[in-house]
Amino acid sequence: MSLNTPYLDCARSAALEAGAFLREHFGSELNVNALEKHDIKLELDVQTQELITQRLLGTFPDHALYGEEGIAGNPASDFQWIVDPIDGTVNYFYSIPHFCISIALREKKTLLVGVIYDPMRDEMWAVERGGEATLNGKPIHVSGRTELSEAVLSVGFSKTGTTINAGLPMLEKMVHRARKCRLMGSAALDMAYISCGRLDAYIEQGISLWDVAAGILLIEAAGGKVEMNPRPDNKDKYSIVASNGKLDLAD
Ligand code: LIP
Repeated sequence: MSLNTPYLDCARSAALEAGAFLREHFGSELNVNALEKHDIKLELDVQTQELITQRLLGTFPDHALYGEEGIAGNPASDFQWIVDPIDGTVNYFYSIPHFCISIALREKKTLLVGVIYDPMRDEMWAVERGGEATLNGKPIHVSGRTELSEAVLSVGFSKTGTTINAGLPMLEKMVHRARKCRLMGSAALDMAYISCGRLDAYIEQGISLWDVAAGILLIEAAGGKVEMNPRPDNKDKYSIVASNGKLDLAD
């Protein structure tokens, strides 16, 4: 039984508004805040998070917000919005139309709501704790594939030499065992694709909570499984194995 709270509608509205903003600026000249070896930070990331923050904290002023571009609101609140305003920023910068907005809400450590919106395909994944995972309002579920040889997996390499080196052995093994491996550059869309059966698993070694929080609730509600472990070298980064819950991904 879903919670039937106002949180999901507010998250969807914020994601739609941010999506329209990103579509409007897609392909235009972009202000770059930082050019790193394996990452790019855009002024648009900051502006999009500000837009989302206004919508969410304007409706729930006593809440906290923890996003890729900073924190806002009441840090003492039990209710915390977890936001990635542009998941797939490097794709966005290179005009690759594969990115999304990811918004989750948790009460203490319990995820209540998750929304992932792809503005280029107008695809909205949404879920409320206890309710069905949906794509554009229709119920979704993970794939039924049980054999790795039939599976399509996504692998991410995050942003540092350490996480790239940590991910390579897994990729080398999986690329021979799976039907295909993909590296698509958006963790949140990888999670959303698992929830609706387009992908069968996603593995990354140095992901942030805002990249995957909404996707965790979506995948679990759609019948899948997510394992996350803090990295020993950085407590704010996680190794993640998300899947349809039917594949043997052990070493
Ligand atoms: C991205 C993730 C992707 C990861 C990238 C980056 P961002 O998020 O979605 O899976 O490999 O390094 O972290 O930074 O574009 O929001």
